[in-house]
Amino acid sequence: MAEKTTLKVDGMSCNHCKKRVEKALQALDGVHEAVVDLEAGTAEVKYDESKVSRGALIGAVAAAGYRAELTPRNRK
Ligand SMILES: [Cu+2]
Repeated sequence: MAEKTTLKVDGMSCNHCKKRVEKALQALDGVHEAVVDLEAGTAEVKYDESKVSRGALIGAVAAAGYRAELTPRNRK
């Protein structure tokens, strides 16, 4: 099943950052789409929850050099 979540991403300052984060997320198996809103400091991710966890999404962003966390409404 496709799931959609919004991550809060800290440390992005320009389009280069935006691309890096989007690429890092899209590189994960199971991620269908990742769209960063630079001004809001968020990443909207559509993914297959049977293939990739939210923790893995956050880990991929961290590996790219940024800090990600779940937005409050997505925290379960
Ligand atoms: Cu940048």
